[in-house]
Amino acid sequence: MSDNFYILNFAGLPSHLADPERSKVKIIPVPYEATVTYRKGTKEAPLAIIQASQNLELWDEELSVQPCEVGISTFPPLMCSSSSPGESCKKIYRYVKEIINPGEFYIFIGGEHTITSGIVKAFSESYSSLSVLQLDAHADLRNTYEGSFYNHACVMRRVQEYVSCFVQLGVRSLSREEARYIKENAIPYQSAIEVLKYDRWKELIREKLSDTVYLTIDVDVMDPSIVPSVGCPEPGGLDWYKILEIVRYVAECKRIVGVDIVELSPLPGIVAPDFLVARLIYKIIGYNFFLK
Ligand SMILES: [Mn+2]
Repeated sequence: MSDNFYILNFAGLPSHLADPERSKVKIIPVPYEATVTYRKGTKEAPLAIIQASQNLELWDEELSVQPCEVGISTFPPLMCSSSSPGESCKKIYRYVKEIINPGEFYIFIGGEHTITSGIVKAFSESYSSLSVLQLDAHADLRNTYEGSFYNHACVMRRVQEYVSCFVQLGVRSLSREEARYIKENAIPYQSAIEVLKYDRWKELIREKLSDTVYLTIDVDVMDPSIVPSVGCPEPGGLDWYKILEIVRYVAECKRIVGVDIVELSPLPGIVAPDFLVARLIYKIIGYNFFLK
């Protein structure tokens, strides 16, 4: 698996556009999988997405630009031992802390959602007043799950310890305790059906997030009809254009400093979701650099 990573760069760019010294965008594959509870396979996602990205048309039809011209370099994958999620989060934290260079734009391709807490901890030490926008079918607000504080089902409880604020959009599956936690702590939240019907999510993004935003996208926020290849395919998700509308809006009114896209579990023979995620990454790059 890792051999291919060294051969392929995201979008199959020529070397002058993928040069790590000159690229404004850094893509970091994190094929980490240890605490997944239902369907496995998310460790295969970074390579599947990078392979799918070889087929991207580089012209952005909506923006009328060629986003890859800012330079997109693809790092070797960050490998973590799968035995202890706590240790792996520490390793991810130390790695990100070392590479982070404010002013550059980082996109992490997971792997399971667990990785977000290590990444956000490092970002929160480089950017004062960081906030997090979470797009996800699940609240991920359990304090512990299956004996671990670092289970993917707990990731936002850990993230909350590092940031000034976070907003959750697209949630439609959570426990009674998580629902109570959201209410008691007045966590800014809009469920999937609300996001689809009303525009209050715009107000949450504008008014609840700080100016500097980290974006975490669990791909199960999208409807399983377009992304069936996830660990927990929860019905009633967002469609492609709603996701784009949200990401574009954040890019217009805030400064996005880092992104992760997690929890894809590629299905053999079904490449559309892998390609969708590759396109989403490319759209995010376009919105981030060419809207202002
Ligand atoms: Mn999820």
